[in-house]
Amino acid sequence: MLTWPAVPVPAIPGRGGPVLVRDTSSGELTVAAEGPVARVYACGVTPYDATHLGHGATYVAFDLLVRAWRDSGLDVTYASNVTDVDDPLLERADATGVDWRELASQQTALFAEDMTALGVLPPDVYVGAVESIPAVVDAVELLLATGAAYRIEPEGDVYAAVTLVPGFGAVSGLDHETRLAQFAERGGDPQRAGKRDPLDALLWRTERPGEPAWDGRSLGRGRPGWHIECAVIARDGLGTPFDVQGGGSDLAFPHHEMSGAHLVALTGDVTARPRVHVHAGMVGLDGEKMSKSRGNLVLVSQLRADGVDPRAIRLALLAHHYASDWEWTHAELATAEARLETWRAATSGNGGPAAEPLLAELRAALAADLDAPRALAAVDAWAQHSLAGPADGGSWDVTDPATEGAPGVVARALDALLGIRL
Ligand code: 5CA
Ligand code: ZN
Repeated sequence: MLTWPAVPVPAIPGRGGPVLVRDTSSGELTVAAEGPVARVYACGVTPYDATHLGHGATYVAFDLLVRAWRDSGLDVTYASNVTDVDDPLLERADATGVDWRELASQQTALFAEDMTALGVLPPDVYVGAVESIPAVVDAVELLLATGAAYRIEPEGDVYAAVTLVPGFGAVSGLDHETRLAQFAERGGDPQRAGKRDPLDALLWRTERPGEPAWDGRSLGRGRPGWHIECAVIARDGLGTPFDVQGGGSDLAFPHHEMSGAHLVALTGDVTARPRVHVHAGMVGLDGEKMSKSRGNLVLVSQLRADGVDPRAIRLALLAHHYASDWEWTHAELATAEARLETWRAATSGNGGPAAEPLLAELRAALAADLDAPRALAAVDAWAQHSLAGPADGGSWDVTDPATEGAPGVVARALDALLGIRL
């Protein structure tokens, strides 16, 4: 699958230290990647509706991780997918009378435009669910052969016996009742007759009238389940175990629990799960999680069409710590626009407060669980100081060559580390 254009990342002086993130499984702050390589898989979109600010916030969060890793000298590979065939997409296509392929390709293109506008670095590995089908068929055949999966007749659908996989449950750490409830809510089918355990996950759904289907060799024609798609794309794109599995908190269970279990079953290695799970909080609107299925959306593309500067959208997202749940209000944008204006003015002069202390604080903030609000506060303080000028009693002097270029260095740092190109 084609990604969006590469985003240039300017060089800045110095280098960041190890990046700590909060691991969902342990609840602890953990070094996100030991290096020298760093591998992250951030689950991609299901392209049946346009990118809303919740998606935007989640992708900006993992973009910060990639930027902080790169700044610390790691060799980063970022992998993602596009769930371009799945129930919600087929249902929306049906309901609106649009061909599902058309819907998926339009929305995938719009997502790429939105990511470009938001300054999100494109994935190095980017694979669609449809493209992954031959590899998924291989994987499902392997799981059947090893007894980790079974068929339900007469349809011949294939399910993974996920609850028997060593370590099942450790990613999300939920009790059984909550697992069942979330499984039912989030695309699972606990009631399906013939399953050995209600939580067993669909791997291959054989062809049904009116549904798209592909050659599944020994599995028969059909289409892939959701969790195996990400397990296979991540395994093939990154190898196992990779460093960080990312997504919104609604993916911890069942999606990441299941895909992690599939990785263990596929490799026969209990250490094949991603080392760290990082989950972004849910962005809400009007008291509810913003979601394509509820329709309570603020779309990145709509804001862009209304003439909002995409950098202000990104700044509004960065004003909230990625891990917290928060509510979007229109006032967020006004605050971000004012901040952008201040930063632009503060970096447009020749001299300014020294850049190095700010760079150190930006790096420290990102290294401490991607604390973007702390980074923004540090830039605000630098900008106020810069705008007040040396007469303020500050530590800089426009004639001092050490600080003459500070605004330029700061501008490049905001671009490299925060993805805000002034
Ligand atoms: N295609 C699957 C993942 S393989 C999927 O969940 N797609 S999605 O389009 O529904 O969501 C894409 C990403 O945005 C996921 O990481 C999801 O957790 C995140 N996301 C969805 N809604 C919100 C929200 N309201 N706030 C924050 N993140 C969200
Ligand atoms: Zn996924």
